[in-house]
Amino acid sequence: MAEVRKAACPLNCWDSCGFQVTVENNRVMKVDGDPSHPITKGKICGRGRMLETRTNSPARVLHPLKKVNGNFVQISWEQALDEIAAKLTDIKEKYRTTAVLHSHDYANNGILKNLDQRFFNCYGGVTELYGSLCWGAGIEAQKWDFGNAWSHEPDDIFNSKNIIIWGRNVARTNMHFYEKLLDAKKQGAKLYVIDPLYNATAKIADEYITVKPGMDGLLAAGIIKEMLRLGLEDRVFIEQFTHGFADVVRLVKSISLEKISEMTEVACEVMTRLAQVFADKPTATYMGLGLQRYQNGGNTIRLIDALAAISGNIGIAGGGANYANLQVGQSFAFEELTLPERRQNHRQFSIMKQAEEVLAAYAPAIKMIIVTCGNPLTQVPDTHLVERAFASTPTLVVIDQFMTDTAMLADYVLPTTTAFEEEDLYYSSMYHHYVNYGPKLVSAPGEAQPDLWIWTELAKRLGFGDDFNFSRDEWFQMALKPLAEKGLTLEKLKSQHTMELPVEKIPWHDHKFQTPSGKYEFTAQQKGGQGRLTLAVPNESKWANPELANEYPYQLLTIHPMRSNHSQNYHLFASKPKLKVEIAANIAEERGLQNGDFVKVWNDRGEVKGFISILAGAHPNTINIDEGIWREFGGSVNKLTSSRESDNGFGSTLYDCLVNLDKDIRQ
Ligand SMILES: Nc1nc2c(c(=O)[nH]1)N[C@H]1C(S)=C(S)[C@@H](COP(=O)(O)OP(=O)(O)OC[C@H]3O[C@@H](n4cnc5c(=O)[nH]c(N)nc54)[C@H](O)[C@@H]3O)O[C@H]1N2
Ligand SMILES: Nc1nc2c(c(=O)[nH]1)N[C@H]1C(S)=C(S)[C@@H](COP(=O)(O)OP(=O)(O)OC[C@H]3O[C@@H](n4cnc5c(=O)[nH]c(N)nc54)[C@H](O)[C@@H]3O)O[C@H]1N2
Ligand code: SF4
Ligand SMILES: [Mo]
Repeated sequence: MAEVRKAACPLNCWDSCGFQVTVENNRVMKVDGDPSHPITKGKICGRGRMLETRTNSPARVLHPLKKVNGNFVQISWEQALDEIAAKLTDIKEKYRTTAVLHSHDYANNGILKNLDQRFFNCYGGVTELYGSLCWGAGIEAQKWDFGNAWSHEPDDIFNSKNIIIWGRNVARTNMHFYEKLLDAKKQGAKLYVIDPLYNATAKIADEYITVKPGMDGLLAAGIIKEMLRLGLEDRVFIEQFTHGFADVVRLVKSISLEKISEMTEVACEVMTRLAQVFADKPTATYMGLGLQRYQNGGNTIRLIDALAAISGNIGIAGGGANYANLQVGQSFAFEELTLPERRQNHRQFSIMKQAEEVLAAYAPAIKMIIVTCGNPLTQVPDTHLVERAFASTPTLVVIDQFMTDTAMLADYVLPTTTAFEEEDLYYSSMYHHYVNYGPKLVSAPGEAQPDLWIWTELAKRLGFGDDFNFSRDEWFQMALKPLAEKGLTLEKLKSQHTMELPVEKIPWHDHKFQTPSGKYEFTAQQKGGQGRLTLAVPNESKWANPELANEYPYQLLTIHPMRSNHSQNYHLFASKPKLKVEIAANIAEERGLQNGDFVKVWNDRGEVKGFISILAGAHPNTINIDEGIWREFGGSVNKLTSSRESDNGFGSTLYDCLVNLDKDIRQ
């Protein structure tokens, strides 16, 4: 008989939805929203619904696989685990444990997914990745400015007079916030959207401001300049609670508004008007992650933060410089789970440059890569280099549910469970502050096993089985330890399915910042010359690199797909996906292109081919190709992107990418 069970979405997403899953005869039949979830209220997106298809797909990897003479053969778990454990022992004895690279991302928001780190720490410490392809530049930027990256609670939007959506594709990536924007508008709030693409959120805006990609920091500087000229700044906040304001004044005086207008491709009047909007408090700023995936990404977020601070919108209801909500994840005791003190060796590679680092590594060279919750062949920049690095490593182990482009390169593929096949707790440090409980609903097909089972079995073979000798409840309790005294217990969470975490609902309302000075820092005190705000532009732009811009006149964005979470859903669509090259109208005109034309998009790093779609309202000279596409559907757009790091070293520059395009007759 069919049964409806509460569960939770595991996907790396702003929304962290509550689910109602229909289960019959040990099979997931349907995934719906849980109407009782306080934020997501019964609505979910297609990616969530498609978790049913993911779980039941005949394409699932069902058994451990080993590549023998170029072909995958099925082997037993016993053999797979024994051989991988023997290799790990051998590497530890002959080289050092850091000859193993753990390449991962965050494809699953489960708390127990962090136990991979416990495994690697107990093994002795491996080469780990630092930084983030996703939001690294902005996180680091907010740490410099505020000391942390925290957001206002979702319903605080109803206190805002004005709402600025700055480079967040809300309707597509953050659907429950979109619902709130519609409600806030009904209650009289004015909505402004700043984005080079006229996306679905821009369509509901009171005013849409199109900007040259990567120039948002300059735009914020222009608005600050106008704010100061008009005397609209919040003097009390600036004088009492900030550090380094004189540097900002000097900076905005060093450039004319007309020059800013020329570079940002935003009219001077718009900046004047926005200065008035920011001063007409409370004005909330909601930044997205796309706008910081540039060489100057950290500086961009810092200038937008500065604008929110100068206008007095920090620490007030209805205000805020909302980017990420790290306080959600900071509520749990991860160190209890990961045991960092057990690590004896340690080496770090930048996540962006992991391929170069693998190829260049010595003392020790990389002998094994273990991939979890990630698909680097599709998602990491400069695909050709990633392929070379991963293919040249003596042993590549990929733990996944499907034969992704990365798995195809592996020496061992270990089949893992989907979220409905194991119990976990889910949260997202992006938006709301609720943690959800996800029970095990069905058994896994074939021999698929949870990641945790794989770590436990390997740990036994490597002599630290005791470190993994805990029940799921015991692991959960470790993670929830700091919350138990605040009333959030495992028992309650299991029975209520979702619980509110004790976080600051209006961050910085007490004006006590977590920076070295305790103030908001326009100039990051302890960062030397790097701590000062600048008027930096993207690396691949006509302002920084005119020759390159001459050869490659168009700016390529590679935003997140509507119907897939990154690379996770393309292979599950009912009809085979086609690679779509979305272009601004001026490009179509210049090149005589029409919808459906087959084109080649290229730069020095590679080329991608696909079908033209003319994008109404897109900023001139802008192209978009959605990310995540598998080789068999046209190939990863990361063949075109650069592995350079952002200004502060922690972020990617995926959208800082110039290309050219032409019609291609060979379809
Ligand atoms: N459907 C769907 N939803 C998702 C995901 C997914 O894969 N699919 N992924 C999830 C994850 S991991 C993340 S990180 C989030 C990301 O959520 P978002 O930040 O909303 O999305 P991105 O695709 O990273 O960023 C794209 C937005 O930034 C704009 N943009 C790009 N460059 C600039 C710029 O220079 N200036 C300005 N002002 N805007 C710019 C784009 O036009 C687009 O509107 O989404 C999450 N939600
Ligand atoms: N060009 C370009 N590239 C981008 C981006 C962009 O905007 N443009 N966005 C970047 C961003 S924001 C992000 S967050 C990254 C995301 O990059 P990834 O996290 O690497 O991408 P995903 O496709 O979400 O997931 C990777 C793999 O994890 C597997 N997986 C899912 N659940 C589990 C599990 O429980 N255990 C294990 N072992 N595996 C699991 C999936 O099957 C999938 O193959 O991509 C980045 N790459
Ligand atoms: S992917 Fe995001 S919006 Fe969609 S169901 Fe999951 S958490 Fe909700
Ligand atoms: Mo992301």
